[in-house]
Amino acid sequence: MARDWATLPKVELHLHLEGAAPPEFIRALAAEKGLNLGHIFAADGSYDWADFSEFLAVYEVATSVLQTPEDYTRLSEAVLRARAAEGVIYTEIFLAPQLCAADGSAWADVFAAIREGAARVPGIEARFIPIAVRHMGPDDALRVARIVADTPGASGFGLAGDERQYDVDAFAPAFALAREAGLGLTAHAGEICGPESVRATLDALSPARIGHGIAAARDPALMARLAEEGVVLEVCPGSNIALALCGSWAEHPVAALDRAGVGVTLSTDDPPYFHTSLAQEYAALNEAFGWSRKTFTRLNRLAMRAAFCDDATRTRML
Ligand code: ES4
Ligand code: ZN
Repeated sequence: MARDWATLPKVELHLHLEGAAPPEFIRALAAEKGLNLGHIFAADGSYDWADFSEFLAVYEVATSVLQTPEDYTRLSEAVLRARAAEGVIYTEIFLAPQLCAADGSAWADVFAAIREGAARVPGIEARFIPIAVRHMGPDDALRVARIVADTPGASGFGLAGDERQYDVDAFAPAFALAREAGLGLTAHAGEICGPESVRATLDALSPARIGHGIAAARDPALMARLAEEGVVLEVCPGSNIALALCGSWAEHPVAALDRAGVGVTLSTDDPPYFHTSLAQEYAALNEAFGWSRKTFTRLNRLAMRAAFCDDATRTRML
């Protein structure tokens, strides 16, 4: 039962702020603004999408409702309250400046608003990782990296979006700039594409972490490389199952990756889209693999070691 796992202190490193917006939140905001969103909701009120491309399209429409800094303060407060209520004590949140501040000049205000909402929530520590949306292209990613590096307050920089678009090498300048600014680096790879995508990402971007990376489980040499180089995976099993990248919890590669010595951490990605929560993920993994509090605590300690925070925060958390 998910409720049992809510009492265990948890760390979540891969959570998209816009993707954590409950459909009710988006509907209410759209109604306030008199916006018509078209057909992004199913009859039961949940987000309606059928595959990865549709998921990204619905995501972008839902996110278009978020327009003012105040909208973002409300969203970040609501999202962090929900995470705190299920026992998350530390989280790193992805934000897409290209979606929340298409005009770069607005980013500082929007980002300050997001941090203000987060600061209102007790019992949970948040850090922020602005991401470039891959399908918006490498030139725009470099522009985003510059904005992020020039605006204080980010802990990292990342790459998300459609992994099938563009050669990953094209994003190397954005990552070089972010690295130079002292930001922690993470890139989505090996989610919908194969192990070659993870390998190319490691070669081109040298990120400390990979978002998903589950395709590496099909390639023992790649798993050995990840373990050897200490690159940690942000694994989101419920997301992978919802997107049909993986047949069932019992077949999910997270256990094989862990057995192979790859550093794995557990997150939800976009919880309302995938009908999940971190407590529910723990319940399902407990059922599928018999993972106990001891295993989860080990993975949470590993997550704090891979977190983009200072050492004082790291040791205070777990
Ligand atoms: C994503 Cl841009 C973006 N947002 C949320 N979830 C994602 N997964 C892959 N790209
Ligand atoms: Zn993601």
